[in-house]
Amino acid sequence: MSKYEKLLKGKMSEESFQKLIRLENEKVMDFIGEFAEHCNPVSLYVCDDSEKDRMYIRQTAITKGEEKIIYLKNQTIHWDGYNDQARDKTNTRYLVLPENMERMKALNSIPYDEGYNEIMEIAKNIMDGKEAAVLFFCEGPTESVFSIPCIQITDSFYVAHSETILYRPGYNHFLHMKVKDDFFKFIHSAGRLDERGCSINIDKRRIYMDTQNNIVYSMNNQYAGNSLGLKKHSMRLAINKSGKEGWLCEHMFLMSVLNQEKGRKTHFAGAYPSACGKTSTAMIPGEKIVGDDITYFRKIDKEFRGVNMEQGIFGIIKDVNKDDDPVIFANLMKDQETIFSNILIGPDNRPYWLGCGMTTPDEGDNHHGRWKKGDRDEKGNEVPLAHSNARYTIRLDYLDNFDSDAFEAKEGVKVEGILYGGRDSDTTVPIEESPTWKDGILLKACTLESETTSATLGKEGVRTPSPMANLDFLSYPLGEYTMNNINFVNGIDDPPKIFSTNYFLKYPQGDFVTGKLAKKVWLHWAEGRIHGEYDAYDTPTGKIPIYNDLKKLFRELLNEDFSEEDYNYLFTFRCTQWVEKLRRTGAFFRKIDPGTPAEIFAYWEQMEKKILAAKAKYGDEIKPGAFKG
Ligand code: OXD
Ligand code: MN
Repeated sequence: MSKYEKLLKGKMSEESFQKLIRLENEKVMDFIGEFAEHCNPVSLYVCDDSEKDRMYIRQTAITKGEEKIIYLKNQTIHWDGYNDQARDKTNTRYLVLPENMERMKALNSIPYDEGYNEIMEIAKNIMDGKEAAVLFFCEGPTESVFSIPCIQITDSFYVAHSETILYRPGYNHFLHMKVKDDFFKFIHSAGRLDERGCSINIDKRRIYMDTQNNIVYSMNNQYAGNSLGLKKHSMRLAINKSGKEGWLCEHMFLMSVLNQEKGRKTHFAGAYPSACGKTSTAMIPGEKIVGDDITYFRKIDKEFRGVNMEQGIFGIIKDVNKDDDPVIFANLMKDQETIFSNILIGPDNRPYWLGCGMTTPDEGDNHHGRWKKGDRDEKGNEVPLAHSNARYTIRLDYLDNFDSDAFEAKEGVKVEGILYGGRDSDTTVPIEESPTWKDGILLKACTLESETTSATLGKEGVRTPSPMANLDFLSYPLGEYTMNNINFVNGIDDPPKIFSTNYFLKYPQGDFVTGKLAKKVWLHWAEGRIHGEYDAYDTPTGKIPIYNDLKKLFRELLNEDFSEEDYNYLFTFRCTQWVEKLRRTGAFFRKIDPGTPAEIFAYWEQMEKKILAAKAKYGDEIKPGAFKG
């Protein structure tokens, strides 16, 4: 019996209350009760997995004005505030106990008591006068070894609605689960709202994470990367939990590569820093997508198995158009449940965004309010027709290329290939296989970098380290996380092969060497290697394709010529560039986590020596096939 039963009964309908009672879970009651008392909503609505409750959530988001129906009646628009358009890294912090402050100092941390008191002060009565929703979800397939049950309390029906699209329903999982006290808890409030339904107290926007108790507090915000417990907050809790329990939570898509000729289906997962080709790889025409953002991996029967922990996509909409992203574009034009955020709604009540490939109107409603072309914001900056981080939220099973069997599998799918994809205009080759898993983590995953382009602010060509494309979400030190990645495959009979990709090599005069679909060729070469096909040349850092195999793949898959000249340019090993990359990586690890095990630095130093020896023997630029390892 929870001490909060009376309070909860007084704040909810008998139907909602009975849903809680049926769970027979005091821990659940205590969590909901504590925040029902502290945040003090007028009422709480408890959702089970029914369609009726899902519809209630969506309808309430509309009735309260947090979303509006647009031209197609199953589509809605939601605007986050003008200053709440991306993840707030500064105010996202870990609550850390005094004895762990030193270990966690490179991660944005705050002493536990100080942070807890601050967030509880902000949360006090924050839901005053509002209704809140209580939702149950399950990350990964329900009632499986991957499942992580989650509870979300929120006073934003947009947040609740988004999560019903993005995550598997979990009330029934809670009903049946044997271990009653191991679940993630998320408490969110949008705080006081303006007339457009946007959060007012952005200066009090805080996201505090307690990995000791698996609870995240998120206050005074709405952008999904800040507000949705199950998205990036849960990821940080899961990274911490997986580190302790010996599994992995990675910022990776999961896909199925289909070899029509051989009748094979091979699963790949891939990590790419933003704007390095993550979604476009997962959506390569002719292959299948299982998940686009977060994958959990476990060892099952000595196999490396993975699941998509989500069920929907919260995708960047910029540049989604009928040529570049035909599958997503077609789905955004259909009358099916979709939430658009921070795009433009034209006078015709239809959606428009940057790079949509349609003629866009000169006025409408956007993230800044009523908008006319040329309008300026409070700081004098011109307001674009939509925000560049505007998004769409849809279910994955709308997509024709969705692999539902792989998605449903309770034991996940056997993953045989891992891709780490960076962006660099002049160093790494388009595809390279790592000799071993450990080399792959230290050479492909840890050295990932993205490079600024003319499309981003600031100087072009600046490389930003992005180990595992997961740095923003690490909840324990980078060196330990790297070692856990290395050691994860101990006991696995046939670990996945690791490959690096780089779709962004340019000719010195600045043009890309290959077209956008060349990535299909690189991927199919990797698929063949996994199945023992294709010979390869050694380089100091791995194995690369032989020209004739690529020539054939270009012809078969894309019906394109691929010249030997392009091949030689793309697959040249550039010694100086690689040494610089290793030095940047080493310096970054030293800065971010001086406690990184010495063996990691020693490995990079050895590799540098190997590359310098190769340089002495073969010259700075080594043509494919010349290097004999
Ligand atoms: C991200 C996202 O920020 O997936 O990584 O939205
Ligand atoms: Mn992501």
